[in-house]
Amino acid sequence: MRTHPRLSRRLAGVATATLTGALLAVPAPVTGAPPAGPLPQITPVPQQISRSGPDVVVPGRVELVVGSGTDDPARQLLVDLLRSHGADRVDLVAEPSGRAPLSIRLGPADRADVAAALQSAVPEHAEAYALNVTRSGAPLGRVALGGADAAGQYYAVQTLRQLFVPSPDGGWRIAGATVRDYPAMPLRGTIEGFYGQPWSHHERLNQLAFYGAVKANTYIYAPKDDPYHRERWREAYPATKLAELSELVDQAAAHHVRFTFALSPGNTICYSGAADRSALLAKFQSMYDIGVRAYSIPLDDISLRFNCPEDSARYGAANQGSVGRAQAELLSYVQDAFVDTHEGTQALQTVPTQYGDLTETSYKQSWRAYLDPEVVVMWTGTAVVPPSITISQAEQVSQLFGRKVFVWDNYPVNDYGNTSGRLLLAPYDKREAGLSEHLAGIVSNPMNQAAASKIAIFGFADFTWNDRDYDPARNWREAMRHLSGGDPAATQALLVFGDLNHLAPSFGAPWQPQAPVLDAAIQAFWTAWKAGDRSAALSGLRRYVDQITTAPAAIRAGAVDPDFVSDARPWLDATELWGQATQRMLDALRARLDGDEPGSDALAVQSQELQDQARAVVVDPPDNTWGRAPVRIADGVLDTFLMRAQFALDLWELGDVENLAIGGMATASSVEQDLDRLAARFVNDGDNGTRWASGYSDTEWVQVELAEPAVVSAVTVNWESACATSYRIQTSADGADWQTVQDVTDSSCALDVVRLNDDTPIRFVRMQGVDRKTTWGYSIYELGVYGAAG
Ligand code: GDL
Repeated sequence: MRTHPRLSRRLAGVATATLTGALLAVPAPVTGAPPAGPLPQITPVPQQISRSGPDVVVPGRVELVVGSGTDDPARQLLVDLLRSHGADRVDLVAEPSGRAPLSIRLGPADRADVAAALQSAVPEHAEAYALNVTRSGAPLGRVALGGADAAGQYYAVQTLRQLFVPSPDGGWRIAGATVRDYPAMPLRGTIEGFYGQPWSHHERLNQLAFYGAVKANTYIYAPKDDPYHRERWREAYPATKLAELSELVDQAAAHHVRFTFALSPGNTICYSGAADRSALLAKFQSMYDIGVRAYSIPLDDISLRFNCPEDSARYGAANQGSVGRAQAELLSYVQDAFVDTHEGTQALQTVPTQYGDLTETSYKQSWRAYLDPEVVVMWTGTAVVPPSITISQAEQVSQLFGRKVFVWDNYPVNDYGNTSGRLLLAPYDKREAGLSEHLAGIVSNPMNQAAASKIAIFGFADFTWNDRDYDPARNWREAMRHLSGGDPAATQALLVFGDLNHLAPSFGAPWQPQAPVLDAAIQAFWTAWKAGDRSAALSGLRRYVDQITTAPAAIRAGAVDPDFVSDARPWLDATELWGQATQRMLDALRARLDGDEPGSDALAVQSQELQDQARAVVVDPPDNTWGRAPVRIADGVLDTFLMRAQFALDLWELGDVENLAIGGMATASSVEQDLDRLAARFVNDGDNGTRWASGYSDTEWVQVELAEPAVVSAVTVNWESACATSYRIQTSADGADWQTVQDVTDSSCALDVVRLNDDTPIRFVRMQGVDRKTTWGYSIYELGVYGAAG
């Protein structure tokens, strides 16, 4: 360790003086100092950050004081940052010359000059750092960056990267900040654990650099569709693939990310067989040889069965308890025979076959009894795609597995049916602050679209670093700023686009709402419209819809990460069309308001044509697992608005058009398993997040009795995936005598609209099932009845 006694004494003196001064009063401004405004927003949000004094100018010449303990990636990043912010000359020195206007110390927290210049201790915590920027009389500046370990140094530089602020003279300053910081959770990052097209090599290299920038330290390589990871797990990687993996391992190390190699042998492995155990260790050894020091054996999505007579002989008949024991013994063996014998290797990670619940089972009992306490166990949260994760759940699952678990969070992964046609761009949300005390960490399982996944991952990185200060809305804005390189117009366009792709599905109801900002604008529109303030309603909504229409061009204009633009291409195309369709519809309402009925009709037709074009935009394999699927943009919000606006035009003379079902009474032939959460009343509660579901037969029905008889323009059925392939829409004035207004045999299995062309008031509307698409019953989010109120 290099020490600089003379220097540290001098700096120690400075430190005392500054600290004493700070306690007594605000430090006197240094003459000519740039103004000390609010500090830039840092992500992940540091544990402690405050202003140390005025900003420091980045001069043409900078001295970087480094030592043998200085981390290479941190040093390289710092040199690059200084060069790209106006320092033409960066001298690496062991001792400061005193001649450079800006000197920066970078190294371990216990290097004496670093410690002295920091003016406060680095937190005693893995990956911690402290940073201090001081202006010591114009134009001199000093920066100290100290890490508890190498990663800490790197993270100090990643924070400094965000402290560069442009000067009015065209140059750069470093914001006068002092930071003490450390991660709340030890394991942070992603697991490439989805089905379908794995990420490309280029995407992985890019992701690893991104993780470094957001202080995420974990990437688990577990793509279900890499045959050498799962189906053909015993086979060695071909040379070209191994060379790519080797490059990923190096890239990960260069960004302080642990490349974690996962092997999923569960479909065929003989748990206790000597040959399979050796095959597994041989595969791990081949990864060790290219530098891998972290491993996982995921056992998700397999049957609890034995694949060889040895296992049955050893553990008895296959059941939860016996297979659980066989798995736990295999994992403990790998921890013992491989991890413990290989220098520098992290504790083994695994995913149990029962990974998504909080139920005590004989499987989990076996894991508690036979699994080495060192092994890190993953858990997905409840229901595989959890609507939320709470401290209480984390406590329960810790009991079940006898350790703090590592969360495999299935967001924003879009490889399952309910995600068909969707990009998932909502911020990471609904994970309870304080979870850091109860978990080993959290990783995101992202989308097949790597660059588009960065919006959510930006949130994961922030939450896992500092869960107590996590603010989803702030993080989301910062994510968009990051993706657009700080360009304000592109950032705003991304926020508008992100809102249109906000819905987060699950295996049940969505856990994040669709298009909340647009939805609020539409609600405000109808409120003003009904209050008679129609012109203002139109101009208010028109302003936001204009932003929707122009967002794709702004996103494609050049500032936004080109990989994001390429991932989002079909969604951008659809957004432009939906935006134009909505503009035309608002224009049609305006024309009608102005008394121009033919003009209004023509505009409404144009809107319908644009809507048809928007609905025709599809996304093709192989980028997704859904096959050729229609792109979904603001579905349930924008399409519903356009529909209601069209109904308002249709029934213009009759007054306001509303979804009259909401004030009505729903009844049904049956409810699935008599579950209250699937009761008929949820079919007309105005909430697309709840639903009615029937018993499992073809003839089931649901109906709504309106509060009063009304002239109805259309009936809408918003289907869940358990839809009808064939059904009838029937109406009645008295609930006894029914007319079939339409036989539907081409259901969209999404939002069906059935137009009614009869001015006779009706009181009852029924969906009468004829034929089911699935073996489940019928399931409908909302049955809408659009007609003139009063
Ligand atoms: C899963 C799979 C995962 C998949 C996800 C969403 C785990 C542990 N396994 O069950 O590979 O991407 O659902 O479909 O989550």
